Amino acid sequence: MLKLLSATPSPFARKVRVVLLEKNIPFELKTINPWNINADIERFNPLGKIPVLITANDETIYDSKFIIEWIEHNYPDPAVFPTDAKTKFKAQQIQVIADGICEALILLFFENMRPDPQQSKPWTERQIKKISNGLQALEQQISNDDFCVDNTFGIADISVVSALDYLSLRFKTYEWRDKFTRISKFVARQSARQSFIETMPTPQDIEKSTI
Ligand SMILES: N[C@@H](CCC(=O)N[C@@H](CS)C(=O)NCC(=O)O)C(=O)O
Repeated sequence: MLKLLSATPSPFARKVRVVLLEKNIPFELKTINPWNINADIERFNPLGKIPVLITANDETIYDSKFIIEWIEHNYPDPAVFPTDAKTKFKAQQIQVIADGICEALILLFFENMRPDPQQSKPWTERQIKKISNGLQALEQQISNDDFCVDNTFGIADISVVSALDYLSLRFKTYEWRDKFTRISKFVARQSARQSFIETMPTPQDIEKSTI
């Protein structure tokens, strides 16, 4: 059986979990905390990050985008990538923006955990700019239809919902709903989907020694 190394707040692991659920693929979910000093992820991923998918042959696959490509190749139905190349590129571009917002949110989160005098204002502002520019780009690129691309559920929807729920978890003071109304309506429309309900992000304790 497939095994997924995951963490409860991770938007990247969440994308993979949603894809596995949507395709109805049985898998063992192994929840760890990748930020703990003794998390010991390097034996699965040299970069020390989750998500990592461990196949039935004990192959390790990492980086959420690559894991999802691997799953799509091996379990094509129902597809999460559009088949038409142009539409697929559009969906993947949306995934890149959504993931980039999450990367900036992680950097911001750890910056905010440092003692006040150690925090860098320019660094913080740099990450906030990536988040707001990324949201602006998503606001322009996602469709007004039920789903982001080609009115069909897929990777773009999974990525946008994962990013926005992660934003709500990690940056509670950021008022995005009134500013980005198209994204806001889209996320509200998606909130009843079972795979999203089952994978809502929750915080994990971070050891002080990590920061
Ligand atoms: N590009 C990677 C990002 C994965 C990532 O940043 N994972 C975080 C958790 S959300 C992690 O494991 N970080 C641990 C570390 O950087 O040491 C992906 O899409 O899978």
